[in-house]
Amino acid sequence: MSANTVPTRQDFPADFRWGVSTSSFQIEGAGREDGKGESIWDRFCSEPGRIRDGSNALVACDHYHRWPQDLDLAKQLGVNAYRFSVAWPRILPQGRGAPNEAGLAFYDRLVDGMLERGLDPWATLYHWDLPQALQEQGGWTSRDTVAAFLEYTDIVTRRLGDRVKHWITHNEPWCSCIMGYWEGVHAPGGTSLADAMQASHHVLLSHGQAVGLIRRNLAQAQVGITLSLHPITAASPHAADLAAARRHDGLRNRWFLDPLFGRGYPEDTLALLGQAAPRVLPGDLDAIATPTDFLGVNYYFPEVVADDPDARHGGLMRTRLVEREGVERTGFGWEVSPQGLVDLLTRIQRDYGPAAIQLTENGSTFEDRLTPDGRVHDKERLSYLQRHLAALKQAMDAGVPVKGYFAWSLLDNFEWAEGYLRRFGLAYVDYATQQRTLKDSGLWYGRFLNE
Ligand code: IFM
Repeated sequence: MSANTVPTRQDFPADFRWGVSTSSFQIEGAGREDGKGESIWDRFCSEPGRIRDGSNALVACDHYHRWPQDLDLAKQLGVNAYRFSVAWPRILPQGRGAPNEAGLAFYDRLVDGMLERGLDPWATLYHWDLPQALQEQGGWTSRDTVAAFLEYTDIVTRRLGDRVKHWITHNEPWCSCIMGYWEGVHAPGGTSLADAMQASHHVLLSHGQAVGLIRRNLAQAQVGITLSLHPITAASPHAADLAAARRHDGLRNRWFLDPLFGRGYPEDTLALLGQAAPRVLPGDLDAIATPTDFLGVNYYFPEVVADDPDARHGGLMRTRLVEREGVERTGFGWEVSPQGLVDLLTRIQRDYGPAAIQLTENGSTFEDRLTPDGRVHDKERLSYLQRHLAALKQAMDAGVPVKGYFAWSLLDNFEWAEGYLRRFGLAYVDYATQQRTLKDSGLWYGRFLNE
């Protein structure tokens, strides 16, 4: 398929998984209801200056109360899978201890609602809303959080596992660890490289141990992890830029992929980290490399890297991201590159050969407006979606075993440090009235799926 052909559903295998993706903190709201505990993101939002529009997610899309309507919307689109995440502080308000029955009951209702509508539930266990009580003990920098995650995983998989067959342990450890513990732009707002790297090791370890636990609890479960990955190129063919691109790729992609696929942490990145490298105990790397059923890939944009001795956090990485000129960008400024998806997927396949890939997120943000005709004419998002589906098909034709596509996201929602300034939804949310309106992109996705 050429990059400019608009694909049809028939271009994909009949058993291909079509979905939409969401996450608990970004849509649920009900931040203090039914015994839910405080999460690190609740705390982060309450700190002045953290969120660009000064907002929080106490109400968000009010999905906690409006979930039947939201699942109806997903059904109307014609998707056969629905990716959601479980809020750990709803289940264990203090992170550990006795489960909160009201929290579990909410996810019972939600999962039953999916099944009633023919939506296959795909549950993510950790999409960044760590109980604040665990952060007080060090959060992901503490090895105890691994044990706490396993207790939480045990409770949730025992409760929902009779109905949920697909489990994702973590969403995007890069964001929860590097952005959260080093770059200071995500909760908990840390600024220590060593903390970030230790956190990333604990997150990966908790993933590997959870895979084993989930398999013991649920013999039929399909388990994986979702990474945010980027195709990376050098800004020029000069040796210094090529080396910079390799360094960046080490931290961005290989730091997570290599240990998951049994290679341990990349030597070149470990050497760069020096004293900031994580403490790894015997057996940890084997646990992290526990085989999974699929690799979840979230793709948004490619990165171009130049060598710069003064750049990036005191010069550790000595890399600078370069904005390619004259290229299309989303509202976030992210480069639009369907070819980047082909490059990324073929690279993953060539270098790691996962049994299956699920594209667990892909989407774009633009300035959307509800027009007087009651519609949102988001032609840029529509084009983004169509071209990324064409790229996906191209990668599959080249032999990459992609088994599913989940659009990010069903609804406009709370976009972390950007608050409500960024809209990624296939459906527009009027936050004043909580009215949902399918955008032109969502209407097209529905026609594509119902063809
Ligand atoms: O909104 C996020 C999501 O929570 C994780 N992946 C990227 C999305 C867009 O930034």
